[in-house]
Amino acid sequence: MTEFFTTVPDRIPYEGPDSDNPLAFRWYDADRVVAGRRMEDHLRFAVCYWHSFASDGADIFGEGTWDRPWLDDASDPLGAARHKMAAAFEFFEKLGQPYWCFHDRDIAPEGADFAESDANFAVMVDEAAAHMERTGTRLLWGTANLFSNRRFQAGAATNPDPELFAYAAAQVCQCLDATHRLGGENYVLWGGREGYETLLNTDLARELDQLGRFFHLVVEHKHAIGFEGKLLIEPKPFEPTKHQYDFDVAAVHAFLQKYDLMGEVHVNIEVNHATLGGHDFAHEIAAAFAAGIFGSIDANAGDDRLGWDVDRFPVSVEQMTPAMFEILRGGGLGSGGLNFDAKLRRQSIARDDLFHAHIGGMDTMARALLAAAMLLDDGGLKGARTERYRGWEGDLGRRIMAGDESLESLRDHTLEAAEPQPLSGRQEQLENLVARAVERAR
Ligand code: XUL
Ligand code: CO
Repeated sequence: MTEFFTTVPDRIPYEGPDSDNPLAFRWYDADRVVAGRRMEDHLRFAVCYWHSFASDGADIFGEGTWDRPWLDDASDPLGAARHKMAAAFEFFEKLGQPYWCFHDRDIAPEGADFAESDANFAVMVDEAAAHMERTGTRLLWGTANLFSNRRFQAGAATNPDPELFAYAAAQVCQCLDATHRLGGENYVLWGGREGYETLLNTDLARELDQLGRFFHLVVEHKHAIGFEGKLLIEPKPFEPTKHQYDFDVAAVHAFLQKYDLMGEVHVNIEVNHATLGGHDFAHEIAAAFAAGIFGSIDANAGDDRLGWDVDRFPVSVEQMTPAMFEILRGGGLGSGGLNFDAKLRRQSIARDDLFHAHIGGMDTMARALLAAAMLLDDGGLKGARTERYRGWEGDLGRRIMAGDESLESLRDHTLEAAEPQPLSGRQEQLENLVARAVERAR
C-alpha cells in the first residue's frame, strides 16, 4: 500500500509536557486515568474526513493549495476515493485517535444519478468497513451531505419542492443504514441549507412543519433498523443561509418540544457555531445538559475578530477549560465525542501539517480536561454555587417551588419579613479558581 505520510512515525507517542518533539503528545496520554476514567474514554476524539481528506484548501477567492496527492485522479473517481480512504486510515492509525466521522459524499463520489451515487457509496462503505476492521478505528458518526449539490440550493427537508424532500430522505435512509452497519455511535443532521435568504419568498411555518415531519421519518427509520446510536441536530445560527432554523441549542430545544421529538433527538454542539450565535461554547453545553438534549461536540475555534465559521483547531486551554468543566459536571460525553470539525489554514500546505494541527488540538483538550477535573475535585465552584442557592432549601423556597404560595400570600409574607440581604456573587474570586486550575493542571 502507498504510504502517504512518510515523514511521520508509525504512531504519535506520548512524551509528556517537557518533550520538544513536535510529533509527540505532551498532554494527551490515552491510558492516564483522570476523574476515574482513561483520558481516551473521556475525550473520545474523532477526526473528520471532510476538512482533512476531502478538501484541497480552496477558498472562495482561490484554488486549492494543500499537498493532497490522493485527490488527483479525476479520470477514475472510485479509484481516487479508495486512495483518499487509504490516506485517511493511515493518518488515523498514526495519530491513534479512537474515532472518525464522514459525510456520504466525502467518502464516495456523486454519480450521474441517485442510483449511481448510491452504488458508489455502497462500494466505499464496504471499503471503510475493511479499513475499520484492519485498524480498529471506530465510527463516532456518519451524516449525509444535503447541501453541496446545486439541487439542494433551497434546502433539503425545508425545500419548496417535495421531490427534494424525497431526495434528502433517500440519502439519509442510505447513510443511516451505512452508519448502523459500520457500528456508528451517533448520526448527525446539520441543517445545511435548512433556513432562508429572504422572507419575501419563504413560508416559515410551512418549512418548520416540513422539518418536523422529516425528523419523524428519521426517528421511525432509526427504530425500524434497530440503530441504537443517538440522532443529533447540529445548531448553527447562519452560514450558508442568512438565517438557519437550528439557530442555537435553545432554538433546537423549542423545535424538539413543538414537534414532539424530545428524547429522540439530541444536539451536536460546535464551538465556532456557538460563538457565531453570540454564545460562549460553555453556555451551549450547559444549555444542552439543562434541557436534557446533550449529545456530542464538534471541537474547533473561531476567531475573536471574524464573524464567520473559520473552523480553526482549538489552541486555547483557557477557553476550553470552562467547557470541559460543563461536560464533566453534566456527566461526561456519553456516546458523544470530540470531533475535530476543524481545518488547516490555506498556507499550511505540507501533508504533515495535518498531524501538527491534531496533536495541538488533542493536547489542548487534554489539558483542559485536567484543569476541569481539578476544578471539580477542588469543590470550590460547587460549594460556592450550593451556598448561593441555599435559601431555596429553606421553608419559603420549598413552599414556592411546591406550588403552595400565590402572589397574594407572598405579598403578605413580604409585608412581615425583614429586608432581604444581598450576598456577593464572588465572580472574580471564582475566576481566580479557574485560573489556578489552568496553571496547576499537570
Ligand atoms: C458546517 C459543519 C458541518 C457538520 C456536518 O458548519 O459544521 O461540517 O459538522 O455536516
Ligand atoms: Co460541524
